[in-house]
Amino acid sequence: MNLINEKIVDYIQNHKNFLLLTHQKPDGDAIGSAIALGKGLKKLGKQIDYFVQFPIEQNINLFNEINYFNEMKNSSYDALIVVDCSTWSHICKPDKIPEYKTVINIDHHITNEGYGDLNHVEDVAAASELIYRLLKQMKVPLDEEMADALYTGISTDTGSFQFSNVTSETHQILSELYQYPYSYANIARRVHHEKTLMQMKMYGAAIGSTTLLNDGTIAWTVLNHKTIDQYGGDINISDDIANIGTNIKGVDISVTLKEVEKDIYRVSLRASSKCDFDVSSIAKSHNGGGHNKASGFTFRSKLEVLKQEIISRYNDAGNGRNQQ
Ligand SMILES: [Mn+2]
Repeated sequence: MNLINEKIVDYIQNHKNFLLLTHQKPDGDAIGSAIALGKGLKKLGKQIDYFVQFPIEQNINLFNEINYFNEMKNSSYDALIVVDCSTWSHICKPDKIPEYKTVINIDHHITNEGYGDLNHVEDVAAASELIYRLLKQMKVPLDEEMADALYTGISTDTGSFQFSNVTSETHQILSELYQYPYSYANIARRVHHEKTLMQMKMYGAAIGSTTLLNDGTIAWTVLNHKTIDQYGGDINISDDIANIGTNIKGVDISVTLKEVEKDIYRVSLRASSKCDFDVSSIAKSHNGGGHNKASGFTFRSKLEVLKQEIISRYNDAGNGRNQQ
């Protein structure tokens, strides 16, 4: 395992007050990383506050530590520590940002801007893997809740250990987490499978809307306003919905669109494991971000324009069918 940037370790060891931040609409990796790091630093006697966007999705709202979120006790901090967030603008920050001396950026998105004064950006499966290593490096013992938080983060970002970002190191970390007595089967079910009936119906509606483009290589799924309202209002495009397209035989790229307002869409891109096309290149050109196999952005125009853009970029990159 690589070491986490020693300057980050030194800075944390030699300072006291930290505010932990992560990306807007936090997912399991964001919450898991923040909680494991926050609890770990508290064990070292540090003063930790969290500022995290609410609501937290029900399926990852599992941790006692969430009760301490957004109780900001200080008006100034030695550092803001940002986990799992690729751009400064995408961080969920308080309206009035407290004073701080340093920004520490710990992330695993290849599109990370390096906005920190101290950065550790490494292309691993989950930010939670980096937090696990940082805690090891600082010799912080884990507890059950920290182990659960790290499990939740890694499990979320690896699609329950099925994505191509899983490495032998991912499993080495997991093998230690399994030494804690909690039953991960329950977390896995809650994180990956449990839905309300309305969410199930939304999932069904998403499948119902899916069409194939470009000779079956690109899947196109749209959840419009009417459908979203029909099944209970606002949704985040969950990973299972975003992955619908890549589970269709022959599809390389899955495009899932959620209509936020008229002609404004939240777009999720996924590439199947057999496809080399880097979907973050499209997201980046629309001021979004992410990973080469999973990324997202906001699109403001007619869908036909986006459809043509994705088809041409995919074809120009030379991605044909029949890749194994
Ligand atoms: Mn992540």
